[in-house]
Amino acid sequence: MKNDFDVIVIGAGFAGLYALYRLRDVQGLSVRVFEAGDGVGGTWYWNRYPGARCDSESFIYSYSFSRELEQEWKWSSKYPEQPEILRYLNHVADRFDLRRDIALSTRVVGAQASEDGRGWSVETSSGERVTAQFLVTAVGCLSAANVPKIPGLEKFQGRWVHTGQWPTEGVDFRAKRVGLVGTGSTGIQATPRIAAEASQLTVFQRTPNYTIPARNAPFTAEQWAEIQATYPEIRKRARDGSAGFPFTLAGERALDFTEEERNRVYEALWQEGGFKFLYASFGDILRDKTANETASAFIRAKIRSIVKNPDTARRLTPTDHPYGSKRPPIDSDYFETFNRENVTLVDLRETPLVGITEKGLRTSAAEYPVDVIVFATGFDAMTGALLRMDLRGLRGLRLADAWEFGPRTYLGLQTAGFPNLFTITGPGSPSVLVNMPVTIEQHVDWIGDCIGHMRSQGLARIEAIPEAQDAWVEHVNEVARGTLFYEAKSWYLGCNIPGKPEVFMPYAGGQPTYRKRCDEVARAGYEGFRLSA
Ligand code: N01
Repeated sequence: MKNDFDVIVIGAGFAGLYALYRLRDVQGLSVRVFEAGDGVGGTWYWNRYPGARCDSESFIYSYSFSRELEQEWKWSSKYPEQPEILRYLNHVADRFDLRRDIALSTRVVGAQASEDGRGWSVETSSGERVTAQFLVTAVGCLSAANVPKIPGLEKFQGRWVHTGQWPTEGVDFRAKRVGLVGTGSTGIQATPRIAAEASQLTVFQRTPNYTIPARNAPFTAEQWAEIQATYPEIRKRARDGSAGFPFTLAGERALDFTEEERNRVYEALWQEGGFKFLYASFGDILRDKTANETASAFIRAKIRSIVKNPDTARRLTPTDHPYGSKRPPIDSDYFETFNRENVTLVDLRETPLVGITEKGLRTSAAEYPVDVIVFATGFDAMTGALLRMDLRGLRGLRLADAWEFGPRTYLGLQTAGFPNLFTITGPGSPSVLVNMPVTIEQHVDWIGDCIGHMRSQGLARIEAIPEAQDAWVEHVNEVARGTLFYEAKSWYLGCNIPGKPEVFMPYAGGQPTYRKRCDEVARAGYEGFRLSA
């Protein structure tokens, strides 16, 4: 039977847009993209909350596949805000004429593998059924919003919003009392901006967080000229960097340096700002607890020096997990904001949130009347967006059942029992531990090459072999056990979602190691996958 398309891609964010270009324009395949939003952009379409900006420098948080695109697009600053990134993705969609193959406002609600495993039938929210030989998910790792089930929310008379589903028209905070729940990357970006607009901001914090100043600034003409002239070199270094950044470490092991030398390094990186603090300091910060403590202690001292009220400073100071064991945020005046008269911090460890009333939030100690509640409470990360679609593999096997005890994949690219289904930045791949565009391009290129190989060899079906998958899952766990990632209750481990299996989901072995492994697998005739005609 003839399929409607060669490939169906789910999602039109960074991953889906590139997948469409690569598969359609480079490989000549027929491709259909389904996107739930009424515009392209994925994460950058949905996350319009005040203060949303990228945490990786613009010139590496962008596509590298087109030299022309790279040269014609000029980023305004180191860390542009969400509207600029969304403009970039819209420019990409127009420049490569991608829109004609994207169905917007169309959510994929289910997909079923064909009996012979050589294709997929996809059902959309508009009731349409479409078939393709391959199904590629580009649904993002952080796209299924988590609104915690706090009793009484339905009674609240004010307005509530989740940062990951921000209204297109924005939210007017002027003369409003605002309660913000959550102090992850999002809450930390939003806090200073909401505080500057609202009459009163109360931040409800469950876990204090380490954050590094962004020190955002517009590019000067000279800086931009230098970036444009050295783009190929920057891109190469980002691809070769363990976390997809073009940085050089100050040293492999923190403890090989004296305290004075270490603090000089930390101070210079603190002044420079951004992810360099983690990725250009010492190579063992995410592996060795004693090494990590030198960085953690440095940040704690900074918090105490910035926040004037000693009680607030103490509450804002993380002591229960090492720096970097939760995804480290980057901020613009976060700690400084707690020196404002109109900002209050509520420590939910001292006085837990017990419910929401008609008027506001209630902790075990008090009621906080507010006009708006902002949930910066994150996402059902890595698996949420995949599992909420009803994906069914061979013999009706539900992905939710295959992953009952946590996600199981081979290379993060495929799951046994789900032939011809590829997951871009799926669990078991470096994904969220790496600068996303770098890891997305690697996955899309690998998937494109794989499909190209199959076509050239007259092969129609590819499926991960269960034993190869088991070995990969074990390897992912083993690598994670050599890190400090188990030292925190994080979304990396699924801890933020009640009832979710606690499994470390991304691959922590670094982008270059992973890329090499994927390339070796391909060269060995797609070792670990079963291919057939
Ligand atoms: O979500 P989070 P996020 N009651 O899960 C708290 C990426 N990102 O949206 O730590 C009270 O990190 C929760 O508390 P705890 C980035 O990868 C990227 O901030 O679980 N509090 C935590 O404080 C990031 O890591 C960028 O104890 C509750 C917060 O809510 C990821 O997205 C910008 C609660 C959630 O933090 C997610 O970040 C922003 C409850 N029931 C985000 N439930 C850029 O690079 C949760 N919390 C641009």
